[in-house]
Amino acid sequence: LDKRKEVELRKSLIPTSQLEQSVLFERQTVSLANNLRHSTSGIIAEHKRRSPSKSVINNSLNVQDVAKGYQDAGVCGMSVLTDGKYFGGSLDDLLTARASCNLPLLRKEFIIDEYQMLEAKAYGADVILLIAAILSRDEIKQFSEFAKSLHLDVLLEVHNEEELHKSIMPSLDMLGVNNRNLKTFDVSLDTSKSLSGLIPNDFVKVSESGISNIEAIKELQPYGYQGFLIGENFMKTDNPGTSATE
Ligand code: IGP
Repeated sequence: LDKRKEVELRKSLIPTSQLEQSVLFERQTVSLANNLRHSTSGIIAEHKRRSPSKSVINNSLNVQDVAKGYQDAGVCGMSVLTDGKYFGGSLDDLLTARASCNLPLLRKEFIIDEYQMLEAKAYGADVILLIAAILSRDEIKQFSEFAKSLHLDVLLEVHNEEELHKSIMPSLDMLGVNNRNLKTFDVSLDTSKSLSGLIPNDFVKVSESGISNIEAIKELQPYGYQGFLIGENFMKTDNPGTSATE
C-alpha cells in the first residue's frame, strides 16, 4: 500500500509522456539473459546499502565506484536497489550506475504498476524484477509483456513451488529462486536446489541471496543455475568490485 502511494505520487510529478521523452528511453538495452547464457561466472552483483534483515550493510560507498568496480571485476550484470524505505536506494542510484558502467542493469524494486517499468527504462535499466509473492498471474502476464514491449528483460522471482507454477509463461526471460524467505529471513541454498528441476530449460535459472563464496556457486551450477545474484557479500566490504573479482 505504501508502494502504491509512492508510485501515485511520482506519477503526478512526472507524467508518462515525460519519461518517454527522456534520452535514455531511446537507448538500446543489453540482455542480461544473453550475457548469463554465455558466461562462466554468471555473477549479478548488487548495490545494496541496507536491508530489513541486516539493517546497515554499507553507507560509505558511492554508486559510481561500486558500478565501476563491478564492471572491472567482469561481472555479467549489476542489480540496483531503488526502493528507499527498506533498502535506502533510489532511482538516482540507477541513473548514476548507468552513467558509470556498461553492464546490463536490473532495477531491483517491488513492481506493482506499469509506470515503474517506464521509469526503469528512463533511468537506464535493462532488466526488471517481478516478484511472484506480491503479484497475481494476470499481473505477471501484463507486466512481463509490457516489459518485453519496452525491450527490457524480465527476471521473475519465486520462493516456492506454488509461486513457480503460477508464474511460468513465455514472456519471462529468467527465473530467479530467492534463497531468502521474505517472512522469516531464513536463507537456505536448498530452496534453489529443490526448485531447479521444476523450471523449464528455456528460462535462464538464477539463484538469489545468501551466496557468500565460490563454493556455493559450484554447488548450484550442477542444478542448472547460470546466474548468481550477490549483494551483501560484496557490499559489506570496502571495495565490492575487488570482492567480486576474488
Ligand atoms: C541479494 P544477498 O543475500 O546476496 O544480499 O541477496 C538479493 O538476492 C536480495 O537483495 C534480493 C531482494 C529481492 C531484495 C532478492 N530478492 C527482492 C529486495 C527485493
